[in-house]
Amino acid sequence: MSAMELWFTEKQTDNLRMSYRLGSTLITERTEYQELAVVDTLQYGRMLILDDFVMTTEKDEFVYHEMISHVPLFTHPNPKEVLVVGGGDGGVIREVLKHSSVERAVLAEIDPKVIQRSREWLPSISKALDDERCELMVGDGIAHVKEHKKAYDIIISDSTDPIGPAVGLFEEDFYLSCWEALKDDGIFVAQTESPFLHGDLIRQTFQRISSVFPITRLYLATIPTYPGSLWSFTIGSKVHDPLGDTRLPMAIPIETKYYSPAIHQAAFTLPPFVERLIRK
Ligand code: SPD
Repeated sequence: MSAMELWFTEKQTDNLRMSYRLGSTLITERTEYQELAVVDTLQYGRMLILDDFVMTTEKDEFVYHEMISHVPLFTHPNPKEVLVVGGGDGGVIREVLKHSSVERAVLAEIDPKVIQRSREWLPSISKALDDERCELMVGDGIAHVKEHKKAYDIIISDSTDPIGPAVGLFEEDFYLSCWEALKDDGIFVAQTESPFLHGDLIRQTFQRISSVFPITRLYLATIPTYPGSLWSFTIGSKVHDPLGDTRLPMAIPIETKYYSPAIHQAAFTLPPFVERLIRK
């Protein structure tokens, strides 16, 4: 008799589902905020799932975490103080702390169980959470941003999808608070979903960020376990242009698997159907 097959299916849209065959389920629980699961997929390794949506996997997490971190950090000439909103799995913190200029990286995560379970089950992603430059703030990231003025060089919004508690991270009020929480040459970046499935959201978010920040740019990366695979990030910057006055060297002093100076430049080259989403 053949072994029973276990599958997790993510409902990506009403008309699209993606299924992953599982080796085992490591934990499922209801936290104060959401349904949390860590499963072992046969294709992508361990996977963190929140409210039935894939958040990250061991095998492809590096693309997302490197691109949301190194594009703004290599654009800023001297990033010292960094805030990560969401991202309790620690993947963004791991990348941010590869930069020797960073003195302090604050993680504002509302759900302590995401941090705890990532530490237990996803050590390759969460390993930098114990770095002495990392400060954990368990609580509301939106409130944290509102309470700080001119405090950060970089703010990274590593949100879940724009449903439930993450909706506020896609609103203009949040982008205004980020502007105020950033220093005079600060940079904000957010994950902004897939142009294949969330074009309206990308258009709206780009408009909202550009109504606050004078330099707003969209860039792309391919993330196989995210719906639509082609994923977008939107940068809002006060002074430094991620495509212009960067200090991008030919080689970078950190080890990466996806990000490179050439990828940095290339990521801003948009196919016409994406360019049209953000055209005024
Ligand atoms: N559709 C999934 C979007 C999730 C974006 N954030 C993931 C958090 C990983 N640190």
